[in-house]
Amino acid sequence: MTRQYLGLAQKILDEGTTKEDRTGTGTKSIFGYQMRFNLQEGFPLLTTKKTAFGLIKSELLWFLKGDTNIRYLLENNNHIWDEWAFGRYIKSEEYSGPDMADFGRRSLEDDEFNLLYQAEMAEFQKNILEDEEFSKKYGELGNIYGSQWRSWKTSQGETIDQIKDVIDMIKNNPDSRRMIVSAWNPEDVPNMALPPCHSLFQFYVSDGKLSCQLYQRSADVFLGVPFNIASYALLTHLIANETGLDVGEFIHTFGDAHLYMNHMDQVKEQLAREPYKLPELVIKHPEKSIFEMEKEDIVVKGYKSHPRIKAPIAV
Ligand code: DHF
Ligand code: TMP
Repeated sequence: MTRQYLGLAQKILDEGTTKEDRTGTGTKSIFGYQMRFNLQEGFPLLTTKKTAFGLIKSELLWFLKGDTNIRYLLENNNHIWDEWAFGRYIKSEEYSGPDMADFGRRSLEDDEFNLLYQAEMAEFQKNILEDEEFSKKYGELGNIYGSQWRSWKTSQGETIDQIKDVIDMIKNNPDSRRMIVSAWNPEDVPNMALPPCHSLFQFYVSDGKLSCQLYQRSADVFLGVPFNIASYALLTHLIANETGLDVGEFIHTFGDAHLYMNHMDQVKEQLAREPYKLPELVIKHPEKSIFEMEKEDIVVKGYKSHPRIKAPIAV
């Protein structure tokens, strides 16, 4: 697994074209790529850098709850979505602090600004956790994954629970070629803090095994992708458990797969590391429904990795 991931990183280094991007960071990218992970061979959690499974787990449980507000994530000490909620807050009328425009890039380039930013962000996080009204307004990321997965709005004013429907199809009509969940809702895209990167996924059942393929339109190969692989592998395990199937493959298909210019040293460090054996996923209470699973019910066993490698995230 780790070798496939490193293969993608190496290919971008070797063949990628250099481009500007929305965040002003610059990337090297390729367009169109696919990796296949046999989930029978172990749980695909990257071993060439320490990858925070706890964060991956709480994010996926948050999606599955249909939640799109970062308050739940903060309560679970998960800060991976903070910048995108903060970005909306500083654009609102209520915000009256120092100018935070383009905070992602400026905080990396300007130490003095970074101090101001850290203070504003700490205040923001505190308010999300402590002030219910504030969190309702400014913890929201818009109709991102959780909302589209569990309550896609129809033109008739009703909602569609795509996760429940896809589970029903896997159980009752496993040969169906229509077992799809889409987070990409063109009507809602303009109102999302970030349009879905992992945009659409499909299931397939054969020989008692459940496989899943994801189409990811845009992929931050150093920071986002290790999370995305483990998240969809976990989702496949949870849905297989729910439907009484074994796990098959996770197939990861990419649109724009990129390395940010300020991740190059980190990627090269990883490429010099030797992968370890993959860990194993254990669902401790397999009798529980997917909608009742809690973080304590899901553990990875035997995860051995190289140390963490820090990298700045492009906002
Ligand atoms: N924007 C960009 N530019 N790249 C992303 O991967 C991305 N991912 C988002 C939202 N916006 C994004 C949601 N997922 C991290 C990982 C996944 C993620 C957001 C952030 C991250 O920063 N990971 C770090 C630190 C994790 C921590 O310990 O807090 C890592 O080293 O894995
Ligand atoms: P974009 O909307 O301009 O494509 O920027 C989104 C960035 O976030 C891009 O670098 C891809 C990255 N990303 C992931 O790689 N995985 C994720 O799960 C998310 C939410 C974002």
